Amino acid sequence: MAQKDKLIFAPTYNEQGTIETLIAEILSLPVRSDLLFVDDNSTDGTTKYLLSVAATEPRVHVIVRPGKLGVGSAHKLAWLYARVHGYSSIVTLDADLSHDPQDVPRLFAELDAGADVAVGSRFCAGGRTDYKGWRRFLSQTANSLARLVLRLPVAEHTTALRAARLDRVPPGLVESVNANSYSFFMTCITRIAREGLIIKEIPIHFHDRARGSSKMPRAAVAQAIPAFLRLALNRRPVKPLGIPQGAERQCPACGTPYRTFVAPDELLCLQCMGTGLQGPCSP
Ligand SMILES: Nc1nc2c(ncn2[C@@H]2O[C@H](COP(=O)(O)OP(=O)(O)O)[C@@H](O)[C@H]2O)c(=O)[nH]1
Ligand SMILES: [Mg+2]
Repeated sequence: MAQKDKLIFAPTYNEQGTIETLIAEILSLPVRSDLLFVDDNSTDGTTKYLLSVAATEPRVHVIVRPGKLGVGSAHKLAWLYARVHGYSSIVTLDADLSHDPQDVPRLFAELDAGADVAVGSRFCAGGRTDYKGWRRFLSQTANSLARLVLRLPVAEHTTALRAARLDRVPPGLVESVNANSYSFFMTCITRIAREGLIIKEIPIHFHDRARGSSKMPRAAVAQAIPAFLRLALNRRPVKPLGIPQGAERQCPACGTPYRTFVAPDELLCLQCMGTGLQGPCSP
């Protein structure tokens, strides 16, 4: 497989108000990279726009899933995609311009300078967030609690703005995170830190979204509590499970091109995981 270089990934669900600017800004960055979007069949025209860009811009790739399957499962699919296509590094960010695309080169630069993973942080020295009210309280409380209990070498646990060297993060470590919604981010960084990987934080200014609305369901907070407790109670590093090979990349149940481990020996495609289907996919 030909080695590819950098991949930038954003999950999308109804981001019509920002998607055009986001793509234009990323394509004009001084670092050359491919772009991947995992779109969950947006209802506001985002899907159509993404597909029209991908038809003319070879650096832009789009995977459209049949419905809203969760931000965490979209990230896992992006990691699998990056591995399967042989990219050497990945940057992930939100599509609502809360994360400034201009921070992406700084994240890649941290990888070049020796980090295995780089995190765009609101909570390290110099970081800022525009959140106010409930969202500010929620993100500050979640991150303070995580810092107190999990004792990872980071101040920011819940962001999607991250970069990673794919040769340094063991295959399957992220792809098998058992969370399809927002708790994915905390579980993912905990696994990475417990693996002993070098994590660098760069301070960022996090903007509140200017357009569209948050897709974070209220249930996400409740769903995050058991995930947090599991991380607090079981501090052993996770045994990376590898990634599916060859034919296992094709889900025979629904035709999805990628499957991932949810437990040792148990494979599910990301769509079936997202729809809560029980048991492994079988032909
Ligand atoms: N593909 C996909 N993307 C999602 C889903 N939920 C949220 N997103 C995207 O994930 C990013 C973060 O979501 P957002 O609503 O901004 O969450 P918030 O910043 O926590 O309020 C945005 O780019 C969303 O479009 C989902 O179920 N599927
Ligand atoms: Mg947002």
